This record gives sequence, C-alpha cells and structure tokens, in this order.
Amino acid sequence: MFSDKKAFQESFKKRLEQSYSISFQDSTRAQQFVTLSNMVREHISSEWIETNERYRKGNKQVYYLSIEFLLGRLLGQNLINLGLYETLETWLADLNIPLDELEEIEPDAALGNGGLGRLAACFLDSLASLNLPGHGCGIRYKHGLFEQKMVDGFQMELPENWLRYGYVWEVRKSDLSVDVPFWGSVDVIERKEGTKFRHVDAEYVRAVPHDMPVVGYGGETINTLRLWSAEMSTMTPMHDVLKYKRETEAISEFLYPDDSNDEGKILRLKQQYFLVSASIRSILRRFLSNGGELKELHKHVAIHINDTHPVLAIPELMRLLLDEYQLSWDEAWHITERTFAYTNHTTLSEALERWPIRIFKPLLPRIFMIVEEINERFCKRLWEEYPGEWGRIEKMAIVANGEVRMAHLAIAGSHSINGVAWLHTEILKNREMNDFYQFQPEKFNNKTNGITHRRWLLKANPELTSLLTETIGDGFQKDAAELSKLAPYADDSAFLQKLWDVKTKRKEILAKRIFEQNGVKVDPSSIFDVQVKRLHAYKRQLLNVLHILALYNKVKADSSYQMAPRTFIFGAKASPGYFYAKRIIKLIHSVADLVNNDPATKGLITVVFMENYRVSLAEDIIPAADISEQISTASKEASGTGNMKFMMNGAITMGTLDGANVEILEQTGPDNIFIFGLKAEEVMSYDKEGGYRSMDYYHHDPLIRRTLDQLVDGTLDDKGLFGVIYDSLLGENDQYFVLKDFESYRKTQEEAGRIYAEDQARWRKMMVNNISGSGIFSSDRTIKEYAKEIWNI
Ligand code: NTF
Repeated sequence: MFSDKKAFQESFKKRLEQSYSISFQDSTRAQQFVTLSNMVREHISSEWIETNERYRKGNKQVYYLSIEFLLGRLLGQNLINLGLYETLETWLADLNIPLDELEEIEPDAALGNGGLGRLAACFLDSLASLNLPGHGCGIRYKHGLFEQKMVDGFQMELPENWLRYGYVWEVRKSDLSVDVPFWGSVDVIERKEGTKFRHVDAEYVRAVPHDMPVVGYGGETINTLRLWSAEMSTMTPMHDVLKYKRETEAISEFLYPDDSNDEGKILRLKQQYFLVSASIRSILRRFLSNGGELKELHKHVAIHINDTHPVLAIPELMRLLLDEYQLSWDEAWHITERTFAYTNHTTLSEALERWPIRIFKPLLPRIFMIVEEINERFCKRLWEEYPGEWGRIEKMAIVANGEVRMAHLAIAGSHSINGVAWLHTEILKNREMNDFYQFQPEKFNNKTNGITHRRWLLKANPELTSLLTETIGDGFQKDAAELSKLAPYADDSAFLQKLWDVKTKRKEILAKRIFEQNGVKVDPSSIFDVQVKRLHAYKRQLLNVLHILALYNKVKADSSYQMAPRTFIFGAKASPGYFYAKRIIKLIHSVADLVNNDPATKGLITVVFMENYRVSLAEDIIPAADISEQISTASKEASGTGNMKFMMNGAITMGTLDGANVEILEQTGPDNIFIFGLKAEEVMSYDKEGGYRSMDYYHHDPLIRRTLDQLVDGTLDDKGLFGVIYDSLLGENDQYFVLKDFESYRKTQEEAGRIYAEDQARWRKMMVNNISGSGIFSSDRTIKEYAKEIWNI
C-alpha cells in the first residue's frame, strides 16, 4: 500500500471517494485524515497478527495495568515508527495535502491527567520499540481529561469528546467481553471437599475490549493496548433498566480529573475493579488457551500495577485461582505474589488511597473477604517477625481503622516495589515505607523514569533531529544513548550556530502560535522561560509568578536595571475542585495583564498563559524553551518527566534538587544546570519540626514584602481574589517554602539571564551538554531495567 507512490495516491483517492461518496477535490481534511489513518491501520494489521502469533509460542508476557494512558495523537508517531513519515509527506504534498494539517485533525487521546498517564504511554512505545511483549490494560473513557477554557483569567472546564467522530485506531472486540459483578452477597457453602464461595445477587456490568495497536519503531512489533468500555450486560433483569444503563455506562464515562484526591468514591472504586477484573480474566483466558499451566503462571506472565489504582488485581487473581480454579490459598498466594510488581508515584499523603470498609465491603463482597484474609495472614507474619510490637503491626496492616489501605495491599502482594527516581526511592525506603523496607528490603528497588525520544525528539522536533542526524549520524534515533556522541560539539562554533538557528526557528513557530491563540506578540530573541505541568501547590507555579512580579517591581523602581528580555510561558490545568490551584491560574493572568500592558516593561517582560495544555501543545512548546522550570519543593516531586523532555530539546533546567533533577545534574554537571533552594533533607527536617517562620522573610526582605502586598492592595484586583494566596504564605506559614526559597531562586534566575545575555557562547555550550547527556532519560533505558530486573523478560 505504501511502497509505490502512484499506487498509494490512486488507492488513497479511491478509498476517500468510496467511503464518503464525494469527489477527491471536494473532500475535507478530516475525511483525508480518516482515510489515511485507516490505510495505516490496515497496513500494520499483518504485523499485528504476526506479533500475536509470535507471542503465542510461549514468551513471557507483561501486562501494564493503568487507570490512565495519556497517548496524545497517533498518526504522526505511527508514521515515524513505521519509517513512512517523510515518504508520505511528499506523496501527499503532490496531492496538495500538507501532512501536518491532517495530523492537526486528530484529537488527543487524553486518557490521563499528567505524569503518571504520560509515563504509561511512553512505556508502551518503548516496549514495542524494543520488541518486548508488553501490553497495556486500561479504561476507554468516553470523555478524557476536560478541556480548559480561560474566561477572564478563570479556568472553565468543558467536557472533552475525543470519540465524537469515531476513533480510527481502535478495534472493538465484542466477542471477548466479560461480565464484572458488583454488589450482592457471598454464599458460603460447606462441602466435603472444602468451603465454596458463591457471589449471588450481583449486578453485572459488561466490559467490552477495544484494542489499539502500539507500533514499535521499525514496525516489527505491534503490541496491544486494550481499553475496556462499560456497557449493559445481558445478564441483567429488565426492571429499572434506564437507571441501570445510566449507572453502568457511568463507569467508563469520565476520567477522574484529579492527580491526587479521589472524589465520587463509589464510582472511582467501581472503575478500579472494572479495569482489573476484566483485565485479569482476559489475561488468564489467553494464558490458558495457549496451553498454559496455572501453577506456572508467574513464569509466563508479569503484571505491573501502575500506582495503587489497579491494586485490586491482587485479590482478583486470588479470587479466580481460589474460587474458579480450586487452588489452595498457599498455592494461589505463591503465584500471585510472584506475578505482581508495583510502582509508587508519589509520597503526597493526600494521594495515598484508602477505602472505607463501609463502601468497599458491600460493593465488592467477595474481594473484601479475600482482602481480609490477606491482611490476617500478613499480620500473622508480622507478629512472628515482631512479637509484641502491636503499634508497628497496626501501622503496617492492610485493613485497619475501618479502612483498606491500598498501598499496603500492593506491597504485601507484589514481589517488587519501585520508586520513580533515585531520591524518591530513598524517601520511600527511609521514610514513607520504612517499616515495609525493614521487613522485606529485597522487594524495594529504583527505576528512574524516562521519556520516549521518538515522540519528544524525533516527532516533536524534526528540525533538531535533522541537525543531530547530519552531525552524529542517525544511530541516536534507534538508540538514544548515542546522543552522547554530541558531546565533542560543545566547542564547535559552526555546530553551535546551527543549533542556535534551530532553537530560534522553534521559538518563531511557538511565537506564531502564541499570537494566534493569545493575541500577544512575543519576541523570539527573548529568553523563553517555560513552566508547563499540572497546577499544584508543591510544583510552585506561585514561586515563578511571584518572581515575575518582583522582577517587574525591580524594573519599575530602577529604570537602569539591566535584564535580558524574557517571555514567561505557562501551561497548566488545575483539578476542577482544587480552589487554591485555580486561584493561582487567575493570579498568573492578573500579573500578565499588569506586566504586558505597562510601557515601562514592554519588550522586557512578557507573560503568557497557554490555554488547554495537553500532549500536542507540549510538542510545540518544549522544543522552543530556553529555560525549563522544575522548581517543586524538594522531596515533593517524585520524579518529573517534563524535565527530561526539555533537557533533550536543549533547554537548561532551572530547578531544585528534587525528583529526577538530581540525576539530571549528575548527567550535565553543575555548570550546565541552574540549581537553587532547599535540599530534600532540609525540607523534611523542617516538616518534622513544624516548618519555618515565613513572616520573618516578609519582614526582612523588602522586595518580598512589596510583592506580597500587591496581592492584596488592589494592584492586581480589587475584589480580594488573592487574599487566600497571601494567607497561605503568611497566615498558614508557607507549607511549600516559597518565601524561604525565593531569594535563592531570584539570584539564580538573575545569573541565568546574565549568561544568556552576556555569554551566549557559554549558553550554547550548555545546550549541547544537556542534549548529549539526555540519552539516559530515554524510556528505553527505563524499560530495559524493568524488563531485566523486575519482569524477567
Ligand atoms: C506523578 N505522580 C509524579 O508526581 C511525577 O513526579 C512523576 O514523574 C510521575 O508520576 C510519573 O512517575 C502522579 O501523577 C500521582 F498520581 F501519583 F500523583
């Protein structure tokens, strides 16, 4: 289909006309997009079948269970991975169709909130590209993450609708549906052979799989992402059918728009069980139909639990082995513990899932019995290890104080527990999960996150990709470790100039987009200083915006103050119920209004908030950045992955020693990164002692005082909108150390500006050292570590 230009063009036109009964001349970009994508999907179908055939012959399979997959668009990435992008770009151009316009038609598949979901998507790409048998299991939410619309500086949320025109990449497999039971009760039947359990009076929900191909680089391996959609089951009696339909379909209606808290408890728990019950049963079915022996399951199947959301997979596998396949408890537990591995993605206590028994037990009666039994046996082992230490055992229990603690269940039921960056894993071992680490140290390990360079370099930044290819060859495209070959070019002025030109080109592209979206003219020769990520207090967008306001004050007060012109660019969604985060978004807008409209700072400071931050927008923003803001309160950001994407695109990190920034520093060395602020140890010891006195910083630093006063004195608004932010810093003693780190941040920013303006040779060199040191942050490296050290594939 794609080997001959003429044949392709003929077939493309013909299919277009046949599908839409329209002449080629009259066809729309949307119709062209669908036609091309369908051709690509058909093109990979034989490889997809072959991949599955290969897997049937007995390799160990990995299943990555995740409540989120933040995929973004697939057409361009699939074409790149198939090696077809450039060919089709020219062939389509002949027909007067710009390929990038077709790509723009595709909606982002936004089935995730942020880092956790995007990591899952990068991992799928790496698994397929490394030809590893690893598949995703998730939920086919009808509506992905909400669309953010800014109205007068306030965030409004609109329902996202990626399935509106149908979705070209999925294949619905109704015949593989399974029914998932909720509610009802458990009959305990005593028999000679032993006790039997029967879940009766359950309400069933049908889980219908939709499979998506995951195209590996080189096109040899096509893995599967299986997303389950919730529908009415035929096992349901017809009374009150409307109510039943509504409640059933609600399960896969919306992605929870929250990174850290859970609301709508019952629905969320239903989603979790729905995902794992359908997935585990389909995994077992496939395993058994290929002739697998249940007692050997763990030797042929590895199941990964992405955070605690899918942790009910552990009792669900137990249930199946016990109730349906009549294994003994010990046999079932032996298999289960060896099958599962768990990744923790945060130490924020509000994100630790705990389910009240009063919700859990009636919804999932048999699963609750099994969780209780797991807990009893686990506590018994603890008692043997720590006789008499009631306090410790109660702290470690899985069920206690009327709650089920999901992280404890994950730890007890997995053979491996990992954090997502070196520092994060150390904090888990030494603090958050220290009791468990003491009990079973061998289970704990670190797997520093990564990003797929195929999307974040090859796809997002073709300009840089070509320059790198002509400079160090194309080996890095397959193996990102080869980016290190760039190191010698840090002193090659011809190369440095070309690198600068590429960055400028990308800044111009972004400037154009900013003008179209925001109506703001930004200067591509100014420093593009970027913070894009979810809005959260610990990520400290507030520190960034306060610094901008302070800078503005400085320039206003002293017209001789020298600074390199800067464009501050933000992108961030706040969880709809997170009032404080939404107020910070409004603050960014108010500061932008003040600063962008003041002739005194015109051309020096520009502030832009880009609406509806998402994967496809990130692909335009990241290649254009000069400075990458990674300024979380040390110890709070588990890893970060945006930091890695920026680095790979030649931006310099302005960061705290938090998450993976620590490892970025290791790669770049101290001369190629801007580090400031408190260290994790310091933050944690303040946290223990009840914080520091933020008021002292207000009193002793006139710039801080002046800037904070403007939050409440009418400079920014006259409705008292920002009192809540002022209070969080002074009244509530600044939980995230914004004022404590302020001066260190300000000075480091000043230093960055000075180097950019006065020592551009040095800046360019820093860019090279960042790119050449970024190979280790390819998710290929991460996935190889998971494969070897956790999954044993
Ligand atoms: C996020 N966790 C962390 O906050 C990031 O630091 C990390 O890079 C990503 O996970 C990926 O590991 C979450 O989104 C959650 F849900 F756990 F809070």
